[in-house]
Amino acid sequence: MRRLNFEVLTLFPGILEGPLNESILKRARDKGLLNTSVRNIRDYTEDKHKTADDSPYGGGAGMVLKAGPIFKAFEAIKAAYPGESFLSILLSPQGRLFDQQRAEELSGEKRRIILLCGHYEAIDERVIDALVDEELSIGDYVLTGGELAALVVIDAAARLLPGVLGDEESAYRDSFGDGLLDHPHYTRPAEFLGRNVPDVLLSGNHADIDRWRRREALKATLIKRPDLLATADLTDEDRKILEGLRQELE
Ligand code: 4GY
Repeated sequence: MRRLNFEVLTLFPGILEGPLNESILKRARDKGLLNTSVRNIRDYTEDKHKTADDSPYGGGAGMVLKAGPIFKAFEAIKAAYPGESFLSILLSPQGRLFDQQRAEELSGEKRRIILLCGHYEAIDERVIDALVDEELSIGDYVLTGGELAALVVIDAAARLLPGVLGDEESAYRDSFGDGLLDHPHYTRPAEFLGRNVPDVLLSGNHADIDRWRRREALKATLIKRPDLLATADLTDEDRKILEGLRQELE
């Protein structure tokens, strides 16, 4: 059985709680496919005020997460799993962009994955130098902290584990698997606000339906995210369809 193990380090464990305890992630945890532990960095401070951050050397606004408590937290994690190996990831806008390919790789990761979440302005660089294997960004914008990004990484990787999605849901696994956008979907009623479901979807002809869906996926990608076509898994037939679509859309 493939299983994912995450250790999240954060000053705000409560942010992770809701999402890990709902819906598919909750079910994956209950099935033992996804194992998550969320630790509060503040628990690893050693002064009486439990100081986790401090003002930056060199001056300026904002606070910097102190190295000490994070080092202690890493030591505690390593002591809790003797002989295990770890992959530590810092969520930060300075990281490499997280994408479906990285999600697929992480879903097969054997090591325990430490997700380090910064908050406030920054994190002491010595943490990154000494403890962080990889920096990941979920997009080119700045969050108040890495917690939401950590949830995105957990969610995207966990849903790719065999057994996490049920049969009903698992078709959705393919939607980005080939690097294309999804085709349109419809459910009852067949007419809504004067708009009809495409006839082919009511035809019962599954070869036609598959061809229609592929063409619509190619069309959506061409119109909305043409950049994805450079790296998508395309057959010769796909390329012909795309040529036809380009003509039509001119
Ligand atoms: N974007 N992708 C992101 C982020 C918040 C200051 C370091 C992102 O992953 N994380 O914006 N994180 C910052 C806040 C400390 C993390």
